[in-house]
Amino acid sequence: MRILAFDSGIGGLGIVRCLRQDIPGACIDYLADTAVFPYGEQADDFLVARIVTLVGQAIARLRPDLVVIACNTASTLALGELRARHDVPFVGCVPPIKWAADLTQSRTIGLLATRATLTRSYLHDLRNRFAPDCTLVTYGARNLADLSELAFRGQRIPDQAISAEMAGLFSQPGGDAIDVVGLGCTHYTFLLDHFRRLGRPGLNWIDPAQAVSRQAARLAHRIGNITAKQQETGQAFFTALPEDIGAVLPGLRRMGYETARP
Ligand code: DGN
Repeated sequence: MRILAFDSGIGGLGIVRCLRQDIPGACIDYLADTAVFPYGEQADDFLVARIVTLVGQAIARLRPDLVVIACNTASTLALGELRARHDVPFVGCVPPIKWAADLTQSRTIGLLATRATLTRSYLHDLRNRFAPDCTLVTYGARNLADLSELAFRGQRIPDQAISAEMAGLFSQPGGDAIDVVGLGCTHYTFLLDHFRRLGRPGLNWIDPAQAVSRQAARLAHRIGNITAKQQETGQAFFTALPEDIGAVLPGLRRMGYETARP
């Protein structure tokens, strides 16, 4: 079983961590489009073309049995197009609105995401479908993806930087009633401890990484070939290779991305 996971940066590595536990025999390759990170600030057309090209190149090169688009921004934008172009099964990542709606007592859900993810009609469809009776309070964070990258590298994040972004959510109309906050960006998994420590006591924080991984595992079992012993170690590819990515998951070999750039 060979799996390709894709994100704009290191966010998808949180999902890869879960995938390693849920599908222990799999060879997991990772592709991060670090050259244009963060995706939250880019134009839709540009991103769709870029994601479709990059993931298409990686599929041709690595021949995965399963692709995990471990990025909300990329999933909400390009998953349909990718599925239409490739036979390989895809698992995407969307803001955890359904999960949040199942948990909230106050019927007020908070969502932290990139600004790009919040403007997608996909989010409104999710909300109408799974949480029609809930108030959805959203905040498009400017700095959390960058701060997540720093946290991933083991750097100390000032509490104030996180609190300022959290205030952006909780100070909005309805913010006081939020009892569940969904993470709508895979990067934020690396800030979860900070959120829990700095947020109101009793708040429920939902990180979809585990659920995405379990969905991938279900699909992998359906595809089969899951118990075959994989000889190869997964590789991590970056469209730009920042010198300071020191802490790619153990066992993932760090590679430049040598194929043609879109
Ligand atoms: N990790 C990505 C997501 O889930 O949306 C994107 C983060 C970014 O590039 N801003």
